[in-house]
Amino acid sequence: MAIKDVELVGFIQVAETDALVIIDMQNDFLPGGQLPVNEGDEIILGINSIASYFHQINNPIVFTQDWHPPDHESFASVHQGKNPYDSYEVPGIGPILWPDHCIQGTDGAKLAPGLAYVGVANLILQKGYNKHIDSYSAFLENDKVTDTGLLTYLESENIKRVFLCGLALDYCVNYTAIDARKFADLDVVVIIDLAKPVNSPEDSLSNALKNMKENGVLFALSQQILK
Ligand code: VGL
Ligand code: ZN
Repeated sequence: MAIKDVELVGFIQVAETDALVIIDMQNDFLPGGQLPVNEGDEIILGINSIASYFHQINNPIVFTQDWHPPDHESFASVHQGKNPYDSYEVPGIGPILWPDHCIQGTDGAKLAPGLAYVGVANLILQKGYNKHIDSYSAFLENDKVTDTGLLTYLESENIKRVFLCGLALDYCVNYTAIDARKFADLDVVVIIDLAKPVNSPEDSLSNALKNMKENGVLFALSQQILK
């Protein structure tokens, strides 16, 4: 399954109970960064347009930030003889290892400078700070039990549906979408033109799209939201 095969929702109307969650739009995930996502920079302006819309109607805007200590166990550099993108599956880490990225306090970990509405965000949620456990999902760490607090915040705002965009479509957007359905029991719309995949391993995107579809995640284009 590829992005072009994704079935789009027929109609979408943003409601009071909708929040926008913008995933990991950080320098290290943009071309030239430590864990570059192809065309990751090309979605910034579109994300700004959606954020502008949510801001105008006073709906919550959340940014997430991958936020690792320098010796995070998701980094290949921490494991002898391992290279970035090698497969590695231990509880809380994997299925592959990464280049060092989004290290707390570095420029690579900063949100992209071209992103607007960061200054009016309701919540900027940092995740992945536990050295032994990665956190692809913005709701639960990869141990599947440690709660990031995002659901508590969304519930406090009476949010019933999340619109997701950002990086990477096959990792943090995918895991966040799945937990939004299974753990948080929220409706989910992935804004598919405003998310780009890492594509490693090579079937990661097709698996992610299939998994999201099977879990009732909906897909829309940004223009369907802004119309
Ligand atoms: C991500 C790999 C490692 C992501 C974060 O934001 O999708 N991917 N850390
Ligand atoms: Zn990471």
